[in-house]
Amino acid sequence: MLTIGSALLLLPLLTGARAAVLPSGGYSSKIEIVRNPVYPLDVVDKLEEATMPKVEAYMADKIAAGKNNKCTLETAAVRREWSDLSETQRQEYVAAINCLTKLPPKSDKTRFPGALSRYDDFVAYHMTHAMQLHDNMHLFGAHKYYVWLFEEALRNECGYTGYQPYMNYDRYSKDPFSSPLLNGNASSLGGNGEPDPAYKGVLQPGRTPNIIKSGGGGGCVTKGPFSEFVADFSVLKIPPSLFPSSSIAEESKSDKAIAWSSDGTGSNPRCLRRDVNRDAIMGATADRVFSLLNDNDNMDDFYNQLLGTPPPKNDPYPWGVHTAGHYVAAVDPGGDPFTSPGDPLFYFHHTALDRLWWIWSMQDPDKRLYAIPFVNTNMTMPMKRAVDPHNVTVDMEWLGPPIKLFESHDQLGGNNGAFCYIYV
Ligand SMILES: *[C@@H]1O[C@H](CO)[C@@H](O)[C@H](O)[C@H]1NC(C)=O
Ligand SMILES: *[C@@H]1O[C@H](CO)[C@@H](O)[C@H](O)[C@H]1NC(C)=O
Ligand SMILES: *[C@@H]1O[C@H](CO)[C@@H](O)[C@H](O)[C@H]1NC(C)=O
Ligand SMILES: [Cu+2]
Repeated sequence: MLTIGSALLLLPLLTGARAAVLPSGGYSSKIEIVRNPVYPLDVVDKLEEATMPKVEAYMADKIAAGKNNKCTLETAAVRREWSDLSETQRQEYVAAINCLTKLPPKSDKTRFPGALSRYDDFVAYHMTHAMQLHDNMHLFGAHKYYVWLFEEALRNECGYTGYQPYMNYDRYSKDPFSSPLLNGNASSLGGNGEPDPAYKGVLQPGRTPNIIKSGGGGGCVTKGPFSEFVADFSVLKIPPSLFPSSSIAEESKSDKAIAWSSDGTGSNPRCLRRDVNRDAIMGATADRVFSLLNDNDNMDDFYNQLLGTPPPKNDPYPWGVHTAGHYVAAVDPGGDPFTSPGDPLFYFHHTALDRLWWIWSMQDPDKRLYAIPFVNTNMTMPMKRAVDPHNVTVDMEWLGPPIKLFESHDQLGGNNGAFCYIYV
C-alpha cells in the first residue's frame, strides 16, 4: 500500500508555498518539508522538528533489531497539515471524500439500512462503537487504526494520491472563518453553517464556563464542498430520544423536521450543520498543545490533560484539546459523539490527535510508546482498568481485519508494516 518513494512523489512544489528543505544528513534530507508561508512554525511544530532526531534514533534501533517490518523513513508516507497542501491537493482530497460517499457500502444492510455509502460505513462503525473507541485502551490506538483505514479507502477505492491531512488548530484560532480549512471555497472543507438562533452551543457540565457558546452558526452548510449533501451523506444519526445525555444544548428547529428511524441506523437525510467556533478552537492553541506535550511525563497525566480532566481552572477555554478539536465546527453530525465522523472534519481532528500522541511518545519511546492510561479521574466514557493490554484486540469488523492493540501504537512499522507514516 505505501509504495517506495511515495512520500517523495507526494509533494510536487506548491504554488505559493516555500519549500524549506532542512540540512541534509537525516530525516530531513529524505522527506520534503513543504510549508505554507502564511503560517510560521509554532511551538508545537518546532517541537515536532526537534523530535525528528529521536525518531531517527528510534528507527535505527528498530532496523538494527530487524523489527521495522520494512518500514523506513525513506518509505514512510507523509501526513501534512491542510494548509500546507496546494489548492489542487486540497481539491483532490475533497473529491476523494465525495467519491467515498458514492461508493456502495460494505456494512450489513439489514443492520444499517441508512448506511448508503462507503463513507457511511465508517460512521456506522463509530456510531456503534463510540464507547469502546473512547475508553482508555482505545482512544489512541483504535483511532489510529480507524483513521488509517479511512485513508486507505480514500487511496485504494477513490484513487486519492495523498495521505490523510491533519489540522493544526492554532492556524485557525484567529480567523477560522476565512481560513483555507473553513472559508467555504472549493479547496476548503466547506463553510460555516447558516445562522440558527436556536443553536446555543455545547454544554460543558463541570467546567467554567460551562458551555462552548454558539459562534453564530449552527444551521446548514450552504457554501463549498459538502453543502450539497442531503440524501446520501451522513444519514446515520442517533435520535435525540436515544441520546438523552446529548451534549448539544438545544436541538435546532431543523432537527424537529426529521422523521427519525427508530434507532438511528436508518436513513435520516438532512443537511450538514456546523458552527465554526473560535471559542472551541482557542482550547487547542499552540501554547495549550505545547503544555500538553511538554508538561506530562506519564500517560495518565497526558491523557487527563488531553481530555480536560479535571477541568482546567482560570482558563477561559477550559475544554481540553480533545473536546476543543471536536467542536471546531461541530453541530450535526460532528457534535454527536456517536456519529461525529459524518463530518469530514472529524478525520482532521483525530489525525491531529494522532500526531500529538506520536510527538509525545517519541520524546521517550521506550517508556511512552506502549503506555496505556489508567486514570482515576471520573470520565464520561467507560474505563477499563484490569485488562492486560497485550491481550486486547482492536476489531474494526466491516472496516478491516482485527489487530492487536499494541500493533496500533506504532505508526512506523506497526500492523505488520502496514503503518508506515510520519507527520510533517
Ligand atoms: C481558497 O482559499 C484559499 C485560502 O484562503 C486561497 O488561497 C485561495 O485563493 C482560494 N481559492 C479560490 C478559488 O478562491
Ligand atoms: C467520581 O464520581 C463519583 C460518583 O459519581 C464521586 O462520588 C467521586 O467523588 C468522583 N471522583 C472524582 C475524583 O471526581
Ligand atoms: C494474556 O494472554 C496470555 C497468553 O496469551 C495469558 O497467559 C494471560 O493470562 C492473559 N492475560 C489476561 C489478563 O487475560
Ligand atoms: Cu474524539
